[in-house]
Amino acid sequence: MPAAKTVHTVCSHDCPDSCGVLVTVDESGRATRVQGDPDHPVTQGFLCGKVAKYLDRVYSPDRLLYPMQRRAGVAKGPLPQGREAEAFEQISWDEALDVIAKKLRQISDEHGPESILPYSYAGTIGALGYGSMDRRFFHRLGASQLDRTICASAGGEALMSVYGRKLGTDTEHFRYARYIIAWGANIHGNNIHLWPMIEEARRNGAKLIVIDPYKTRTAKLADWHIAINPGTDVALALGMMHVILREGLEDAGYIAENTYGFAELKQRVADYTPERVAAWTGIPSAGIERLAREYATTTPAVIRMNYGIQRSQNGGTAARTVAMLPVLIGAWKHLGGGLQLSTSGAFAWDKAALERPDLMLDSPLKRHARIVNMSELGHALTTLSEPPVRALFVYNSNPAAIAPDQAQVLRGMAQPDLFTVVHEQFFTDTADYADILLPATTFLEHKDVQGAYGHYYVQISNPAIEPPGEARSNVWLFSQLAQCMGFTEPCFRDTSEELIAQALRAEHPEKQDPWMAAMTEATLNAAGGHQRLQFASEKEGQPFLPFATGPFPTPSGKIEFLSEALAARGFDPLPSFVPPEESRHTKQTRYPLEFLPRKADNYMNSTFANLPVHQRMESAHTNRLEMHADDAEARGIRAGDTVEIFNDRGSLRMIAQVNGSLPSGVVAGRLNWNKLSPGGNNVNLLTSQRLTDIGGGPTFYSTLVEVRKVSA
Ligand SMILES: Nc1nc2c(c(=O)[nH]1)N[C@H]1C(S)=C(S)[C@@H](COP(=O)(O)OP(=O)(O)OC[C@H]3O[C@@H](n4cnc5c(=O)[nH]c(N)nc54)[C@H](O)[C@@H]3O)O[C@H]1N2
Ligand SMILES: Nc1nc2c(c(=O)[nH]1)N[C@H]1C(S)=C(S)[C@@H](COP(=O)(O)OP(=O)(O)OC[C@H]3O[C@@H](n4cnc5c(=O)[nH]c(N)nc54)[C@H](O)[C@@H]3O)O[C@H]1N2
Ligand code: SF4
Ligand SMILES: [Mo]
Repeated sequence: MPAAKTVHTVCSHDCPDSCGVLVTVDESGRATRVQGDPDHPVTQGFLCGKVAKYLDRVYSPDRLLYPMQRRAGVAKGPLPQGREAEAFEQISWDEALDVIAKKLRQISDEHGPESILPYSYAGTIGALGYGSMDRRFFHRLGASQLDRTICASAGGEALMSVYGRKLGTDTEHFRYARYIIAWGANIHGNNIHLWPMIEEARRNGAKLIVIDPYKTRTAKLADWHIAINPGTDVALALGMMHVILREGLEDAGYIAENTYGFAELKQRVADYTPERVAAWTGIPSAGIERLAREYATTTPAVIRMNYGIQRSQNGGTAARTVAMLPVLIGAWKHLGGGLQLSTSGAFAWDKAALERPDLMLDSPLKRHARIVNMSELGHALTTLSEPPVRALFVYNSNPAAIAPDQAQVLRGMAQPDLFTVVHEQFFTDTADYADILLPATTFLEHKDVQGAYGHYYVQISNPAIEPPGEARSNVWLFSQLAQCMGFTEPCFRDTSEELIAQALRAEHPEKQDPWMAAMTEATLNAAGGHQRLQFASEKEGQPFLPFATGPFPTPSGKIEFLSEALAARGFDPLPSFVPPEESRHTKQTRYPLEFLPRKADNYMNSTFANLPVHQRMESAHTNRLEMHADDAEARGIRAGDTVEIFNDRGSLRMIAQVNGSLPSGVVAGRLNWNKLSPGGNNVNLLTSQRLTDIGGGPTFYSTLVEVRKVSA
């Protein structure tokens, strides 16, 4: 069939790259091809291995196509993959919306609206799909507010405490760097569109250093892989500062002009000698000195810090400390220098208009609702009172698989008196607990506008195909549900086009953010789907260097080594190394191994784990426990043995893999769906609900376990 059209969409998965995706649609309306937008300067015409196979996902025979209701008498809990539908009966959208509205109203009347808990994260990071009509709905209802901490809150708060804004070195500027550190960042697995920039820099002589306990694909390709002990990045960064200051390699002029608290920091780092830091980090002191010297004397130097380092108990401080390094050496002054954790702060959406928090004052509460931390879902469902959680509304997330301390999460979700709605594309682990299950669209099937956390382009995502069956978008669902609840505010009838205009402040050019000036859905489409943010310096022919000069949007107007704001909240205003409670520095012997429950290279958190083509790509790692030869030998374990991996929170069975990817004392597994894991639980059975030092984030990578052989 000849191609009828090509439609510009945006990959809305939770990935820094936010690729422009061109979808070819034939005359019958069927998508026949997806390809990376060749005109997008970061996408550069290619997609990652996961999304290159996206039509397998869109047209999967396992897509949810109709609303469903749990059959009477069927208990909530794991259902065998492929036979989930037997637990449900098909209903119409009208029936589904009616049941949900009645039930939510009844629960709200009986226990108060805060007994309703929305649970969503980044199934889509489109501005509309991530948070717009849904937030309006739950605000008007007076439902508990969800603190969306599961991924990036520790690092985000860290960056804000130092710089006041989540900006970073432009991805496209990495090509000019001469020294590149990937710090807790699996670029080749999780952020592939940065890779061509790094290759270009390396062709021009740049070195790539990877700091990661695990020998990732990125580490294998690096000039130098530093296999740091988990949770010790604060010590390494302070040790680097110690060497830089001891040897006078700092940029005194930049520091004097732009920073706050340097004298205090200098005093603090005096204690962090390379010898002490070596003992914590497992990196020889000569290596720490070499890293510090090379970093401080090779210009431009850039750090790609990613969220891996802030998933430890001291992760907020880790991100804070690493974020200070480019300041010390004045790296921000140079094209190709600096640091990138996230660029998301550059996109000044009108969030108040999209989310309407003011609607909480019109709810039965007449005030702002309580806030529940999503990283403590297990506690929220089982121990919260006044009121207890009686309704859970899940969309854009698969908490049964991705939330920490899984046993408590699943116990909470299995409660018969908890009313659970799940809006999904597939029969996930979470769908197995739904009372009402609703079919959701993919990014090929709905309209949205999107920024990125790994580049500086705004993009429009147009619907390329009709939704399969009766799948509906997040915006549609919450608009309809609001009307069923009798909410009469006109904002509940806004269309996607109106929401996009509101996000961009397109109706009020005078109020538009200067970087998004005159940007509208029409201009985005006319520009081929993407428009670069309009940085003032670039209009004058100069590159965008986010922190080359002040003032900075922090309380002091300077980059803050010392944070009075943190001190006021009872935190140490300066970084110091405090080992995680669950780490090799803990004085106990029952669980001597540090466990990294990592992401899969070929899935997106738990997304894609059910698709045969992705399973084949990931098969060498599925349900495997990677360990060092010494740790295996000490336990009589050989590669291929079935092992039990356990702590007080639970026990899993996996196949041992002894492949040199980890230092001794550290073992690693990967995320998968529970129902595709032997025993019915994934790696999050072993993780805790302990939170990070700052930011209230999860601490997946601060987990202790023991391993024993089960059978050969
Ligand atoms: N293929 C693929 N791509 C993805 C995702 C996926 O699941 N799969 N997920 C997406 C999401 S949600 C996000 S947030 C981004 C995140 O992307 P990254 O921030 O890269 O996230 P992680 O993979 O959690 O961590 C990166 C690396 O940190 C290492 N690490 C663990 N503990 C420590 C430590 O204490 N110190 C140091 N230095 N390193 C440590 C891990 O071994 C891992 O290789 O990726 C996105 N892209
Ligand atoms: N052990 C361990 N646990 C982790 C992590 C880890 O590295 N290790 N990483 C953590 C991190 S960084 C993150 S971000 C979280 C991610 O946690 P989640 O945000 O829950 O991510 P996913 O597992 O990708 O699940 C997203 C779900 O949203 C659905 N979805 C996609 N688009 C839409 C849509 O438009 N509408 C609706 N209604 N649904 C949609 C998808 O089908 C998918 O099932 O996991 C965290 N959990
Ligand atoms: S997952 Fe990331 S790299 Fe892959 S297509 Fe989507 S945005 Fe691009
Ligand atoms: Mo994430």
